[in-house]
Amino acid sequence: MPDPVSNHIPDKTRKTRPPELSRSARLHALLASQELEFILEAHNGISAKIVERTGFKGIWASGLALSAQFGVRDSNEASWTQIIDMLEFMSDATSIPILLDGDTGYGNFNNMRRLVCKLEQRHIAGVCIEDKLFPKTNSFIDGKRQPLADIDEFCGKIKAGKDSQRDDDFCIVARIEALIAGWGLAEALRRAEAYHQAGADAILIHSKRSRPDEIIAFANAWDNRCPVVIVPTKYYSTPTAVFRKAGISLVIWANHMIRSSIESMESISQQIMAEQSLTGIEDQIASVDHIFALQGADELRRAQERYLNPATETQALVLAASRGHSLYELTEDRPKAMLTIGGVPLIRRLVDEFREQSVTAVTVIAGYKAEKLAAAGFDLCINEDYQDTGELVSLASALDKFTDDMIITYGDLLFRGYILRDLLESTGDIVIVVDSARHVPVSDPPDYAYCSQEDDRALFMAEVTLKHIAERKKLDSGEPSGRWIGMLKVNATGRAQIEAAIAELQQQPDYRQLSLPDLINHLLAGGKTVNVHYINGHWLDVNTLDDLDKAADFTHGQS
Ligand code: SPV
Ligand code: MG
Repeated sequence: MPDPVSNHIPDKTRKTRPPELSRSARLHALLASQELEFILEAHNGISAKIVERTGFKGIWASGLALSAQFGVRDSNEASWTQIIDMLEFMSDATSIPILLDGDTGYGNFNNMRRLVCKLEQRHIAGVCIEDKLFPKTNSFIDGKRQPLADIDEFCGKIKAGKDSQRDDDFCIVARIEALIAGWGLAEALRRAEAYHQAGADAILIHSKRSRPDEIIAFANAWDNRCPVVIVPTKYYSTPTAVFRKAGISLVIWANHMIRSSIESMESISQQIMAEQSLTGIEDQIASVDHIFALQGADELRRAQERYLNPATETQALVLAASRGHSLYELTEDRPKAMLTIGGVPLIRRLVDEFREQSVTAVTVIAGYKAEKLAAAGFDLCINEDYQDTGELVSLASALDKFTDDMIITYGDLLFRGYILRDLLESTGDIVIVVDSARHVPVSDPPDYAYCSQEDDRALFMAEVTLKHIAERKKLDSGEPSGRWIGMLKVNATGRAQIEAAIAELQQQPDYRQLSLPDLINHLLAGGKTVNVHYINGHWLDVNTLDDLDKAADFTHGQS
């Protein structure tokens, strides 16, 4: 059975070598070690992760803490499968051994067999069972009602567990409650011997006294016949050197993660309640980024880069090579796309609109004063020949940026967010946005669109195709259906069609002067379908000084 390194999903791309020993073998080694070893309680995935990150070699999956984090009592109120479900998260989140506090084994020998099987399936390294009766009561509650299990019956449970484990290293720790129940040292030793003979890998001797005397007495008498495990919750003030001297193998710090989190949650909740503000507590608690780090957000980001098909990510290509001569001296030291509206460059507004719609791969095709755009920090493609060439040459300079899902747009556009959103959701190999509003003042040069149907709002979503685009009204074609706003969407088929069309047009003598409408008309002439997505206003392009004033109003929501 493979023992995943961490985080549920073994990452074979990681350079780090997996640990050589399985988790169960490492728990075995902790128990057998000549050194005094320590494990710390955890009760869910994140606390388990913290225990591992701190440097502990193992985790105690405490019954008290697990039941407490569920908000129930430590009296087998949480079912064993609920415990197993949580253990699965803990195991997935970590790579160090987990020793489960298995209470009484949740039933008889048969339940124990099934428990061991399920724990092994989840890479849990071992289980500790205690010689009490189901449903158990926490050892620190009501000492008089701590009836002990029959020794033979408990030995049968240990044997059944050992016989059913498939992994030789899986550990079964037998916990003796004789001292807790007040039966004395002799009974504790009698039970220890029986459990050892039954095959237990270690003995956990428990005490609720505030001094370690009875534990030390047991350890001395036992004389390391097999490893001894202790839980010094009540005799916490005992110096650790005492345990070392007594030859204890493993100390379990049994409930300190749940107790510290309860303390912290109580104090923070009270403070928030009292102050009705977060200002006072922000610096006292873990940052959200810290949570992300514990959750392994970085690993997911790397996996996304690796596995999410980059070809399916929508790419925006923004044509921004021109100076914008009609804007005179305003574009003397910068390209049109860097003109500011309300202090924000046009291109920045455009890129922000793309980001709003989760289009983060944006390439700006620059030419005039390209260095000004470079400073703005986008992906750049440069048409060095911008002065003597048209839009198509600019677009072709970004051929290596083409993807199977693209938006191509002019860089001087302002538009309401829904226009891009709806375009992204539209279907068709090539879809252009056409404004059917009649009242829009025409700026220079208009791209009149002649379509298969007029924009009839009643036919909303009906398929409309483009027949032609023209800079001037075509007298023989009647009134245009609207204006192309300078934005189109392309899928994989459309991309192939555009690439082929560019290759064809490159053979024409006038190629260097061709525009995007020329490309679109060439596609139509070749029998390709260009779909139309109608809008009604809510956009403008910036070609003139007058447009700049309108743009200022537009960005204030007045248009
Ligand atoms: C637990 O952590 O659930 C234990 C140890 O069983 S104790 O609470 O000390 O009994
Ligand atoms: Mg317990």
